[in-house]
Amino acid sequence: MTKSFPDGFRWGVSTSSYQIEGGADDDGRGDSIWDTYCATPGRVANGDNGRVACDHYHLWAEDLDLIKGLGARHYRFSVMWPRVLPEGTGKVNETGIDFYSRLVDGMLERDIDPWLCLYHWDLPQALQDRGGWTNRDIVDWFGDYTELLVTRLGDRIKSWVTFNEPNVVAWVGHEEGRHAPGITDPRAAMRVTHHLNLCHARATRIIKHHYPDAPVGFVLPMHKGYTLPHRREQDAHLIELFEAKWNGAFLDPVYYGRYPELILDRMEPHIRPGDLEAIRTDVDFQGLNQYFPSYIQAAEGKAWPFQHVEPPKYFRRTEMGWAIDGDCFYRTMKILQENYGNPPVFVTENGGAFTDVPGHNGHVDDQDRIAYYTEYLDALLRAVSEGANVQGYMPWSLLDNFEWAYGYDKRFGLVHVDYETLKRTPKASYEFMRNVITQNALP
Ligand code: IFM
Repeated sequence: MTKSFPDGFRWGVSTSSYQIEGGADDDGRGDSIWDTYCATPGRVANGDNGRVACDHYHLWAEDLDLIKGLGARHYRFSVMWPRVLPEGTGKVNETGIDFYSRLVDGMLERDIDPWLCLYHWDLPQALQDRGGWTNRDIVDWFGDYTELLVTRLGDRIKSWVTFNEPNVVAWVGHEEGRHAPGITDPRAAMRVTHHLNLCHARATRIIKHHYPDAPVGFVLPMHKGYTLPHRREQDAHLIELFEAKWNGAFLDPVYYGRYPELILDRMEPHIRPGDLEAIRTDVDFQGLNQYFPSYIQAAEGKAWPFQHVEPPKYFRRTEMGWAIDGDCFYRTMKILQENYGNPPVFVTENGGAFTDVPGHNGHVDDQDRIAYYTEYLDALLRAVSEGANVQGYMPWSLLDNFEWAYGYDKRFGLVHVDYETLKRTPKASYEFMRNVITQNALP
């Protein structure tokens, strides 16, 4: 029995600049914080970095053909800030702008809608040297960067994403230090959170000023908190705080002009009069990324009174060790439906890393990834059948790519990339997804 998606459901695919572009030494691109992070011994597996990555900077036309071949009509890509502004502000690198201009034209020629994401983690190192996200001046820097892209590319962009996963920027980059810039300062992370929210609002206003009808949103990986079954009594009260930190800190100020009560004391030192009014902006869509359920447990002596723990053994896991749980995905869509006014939702990332072993002909028969997508898409259909306003889906990711601190060890692509030859080979999951997209239904 096939299970159909709503008529007009929009299918796309996602990537990000640092993870695929390479071309690090080409045409005047500046360094980003990920260049620095990768060059710091011990930060990234195998000492990997994104200097060549999938060489999308040179092979972009082939990659757009792969998107077209998939039947996807929407492509969320990100712009590498230091490729267009090597110092973060000031002098524009015209060659960088030309690259994105050609890329966008290439999408339109193939009937693919460009979804431009302004920030997927590659802050110019020059701005990090001035304090990066902890410096409130970043609101102006980000505004100028947005203005540049809107005036140069805005006539051809169909949808705008201000941030990919601002919560990961704040918590993983500035509290846990497992991502660039590798800072471990909980207070700085709160400050960064507030600046990210201010930047989202500033960018939204700039885009709307030039293109009032252009859809604008931000992308959040929503984390649903769970307790281990045998610790429910001790830990259940922490779920609300956990979700306030990971979700509410970014959703509530934008949707409701306030921070969740439970984190207000931590946020207050960073808020100036008028900030919350400024942050409250209409979102045209909510980007939702989803991967795994978050199991937490009470902890002492930490920045927060909880810590992440291993989910129960009964979950199957991806190669990242992430528990596979379509029901958690369903619940995040229901949270948006029930607590945030049921905004139009686009799933902007969802997928799994698995051990992909190419056969003798280079083909990857990734049945575990197909099973993963089947479970999560089934959950999406369940949420939609209950009224959740989910309007589109973009798997993560088109290509195997640089998986941040895991380097190239973890593969998320629908298309296999041989990092020696840069040859692209569609996997079985690519055929599966093409089928789903063409039929607008799950087999
Ligand atoms: O690869 C990342 C992506 O950059 C952001 N969301 C999660 C993906 C998988 O870890």
